Amino acid sequence: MRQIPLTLLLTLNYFVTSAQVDSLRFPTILDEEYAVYQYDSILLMNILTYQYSDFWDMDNDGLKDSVEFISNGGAHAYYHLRIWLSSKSKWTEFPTFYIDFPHPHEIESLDELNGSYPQFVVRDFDNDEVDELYLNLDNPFASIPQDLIEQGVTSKQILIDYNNRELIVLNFKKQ
Ligand SMILES: [Ca+2]
Ligand SMILES: [Ca+2]
Repeated sequence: MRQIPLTLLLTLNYFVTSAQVDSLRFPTILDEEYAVYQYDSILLMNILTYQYSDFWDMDNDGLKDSVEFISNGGAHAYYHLRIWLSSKSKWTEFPTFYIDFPHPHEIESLDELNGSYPQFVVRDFDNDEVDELYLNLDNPFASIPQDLIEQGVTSKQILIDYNNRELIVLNFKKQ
């Protein structure tokens, strides 16, 4: 058997090890153009947010709204949702609606929403020509607030709809 020189092995090992360290230190950021670091005065650190502005008009007032996911700062980050409606000019926070893959996913069919992924889809689910926001909260960090449970929201697959000038949370059901 041919011997591989020890120095070559050591050199290869060095490159593999340094590549691993780099990937840990600088994790790949998906959808980089939407990724923004913001200073969090409670966590005292810059945290990653995904900011999707000017895509969807969820309150149907003719002006696009903003959807943001804000990291909890963890090594494996989970992100909670908040929505800016142009008609309200303020953020509606969903502090317990965490997902770890906050990237909008386009689907061809509702059958694609059977598994754990995708976690975030915006589309007109009920054919009223206004987009709703789907989240799959099937992870240990997310929870449904007690007041919503009392209103019958029991699914980890939810739909956020705009109704009577408010964002409302519904169980996601395939029609
Ligand atoms: Ca709007
Ligand atoms: Ca709709």
